[in-house]
Amino acid sequence: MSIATPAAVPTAAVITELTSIAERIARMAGQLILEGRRSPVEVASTKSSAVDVVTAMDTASEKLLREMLAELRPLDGILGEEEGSSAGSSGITWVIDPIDGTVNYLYGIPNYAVSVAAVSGPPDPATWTVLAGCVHAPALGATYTGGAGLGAFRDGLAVRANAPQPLAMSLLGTGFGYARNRRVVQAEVIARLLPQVRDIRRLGAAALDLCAVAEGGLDLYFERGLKPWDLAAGALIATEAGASVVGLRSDRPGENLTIAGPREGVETLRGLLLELAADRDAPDVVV
Ligand code: LIP
Repeated sequence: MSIATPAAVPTAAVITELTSIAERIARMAGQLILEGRRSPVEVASTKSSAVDVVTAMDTASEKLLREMLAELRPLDGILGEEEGSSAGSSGITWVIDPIDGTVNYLYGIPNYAVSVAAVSGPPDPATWTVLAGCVHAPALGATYTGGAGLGAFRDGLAVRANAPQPLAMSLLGTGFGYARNRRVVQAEVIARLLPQVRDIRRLGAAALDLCAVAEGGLDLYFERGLKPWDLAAGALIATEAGASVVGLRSDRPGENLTIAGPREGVETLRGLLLELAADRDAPDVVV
């Protein structure tokens, strides 16, 4: 029987280098998409539903990120929202969202970002180790970075998640999926939570929701349906800022459910979400 050898933990110098690459390429892609908003933005195609949209800038931003990674880190793999995965040989994969918050981008709402993370191991939130990440929101002028064990920062200044609050005093962020049968359950869950919290925010970009937890702009956040590129960088930044980022039935966040905030608050919210079975979908609705 062979025993798997755990991947070597990169040194702080390597993590710092990966973080600086994440920031550099996220900023370049951010500049591209910000300039792209000067011309009318239109839907180029749709994905899971008619409201799950792709703009020409999603494609252009991912192309730029991939070109820069091919130059700077030719041996690494890439998993991107628009073009899927390309394998590497180094054990490191870049998990990239060329525009997180595409609907905000389409409507000119500034809450959108480029999210870039370097993970070791297969690019699966159930098992990966996120080493470095950057969430860059060009229209907000905000750049969040994090390195495993090295802290979380906004524009170079350390950020910290809020101390635990009673649920009734907690500002809770969330997001909704694109499929109607998922939204039926999400509406039910929100209806049960709204009377129990300070208030609810739906800001429209999961990576920025996680960064908001990291800097105390939200007390708590949860969402069903996050893809690896929505959460890789933001979850690292929130964790490095002292937040707990978990799933509903697993300590790993993922597509089933992601919950973030101070540990005690997360456990309270997790209990409620478990009671509500927030990780279910309604049967398909025929329109
Ligand atoms: C979106 C998220 C949003 C979430 C959507 C979607 P996209 O990412 O950031 O907050 O609710 O389900 O995942 O499609 O804009 O990259």
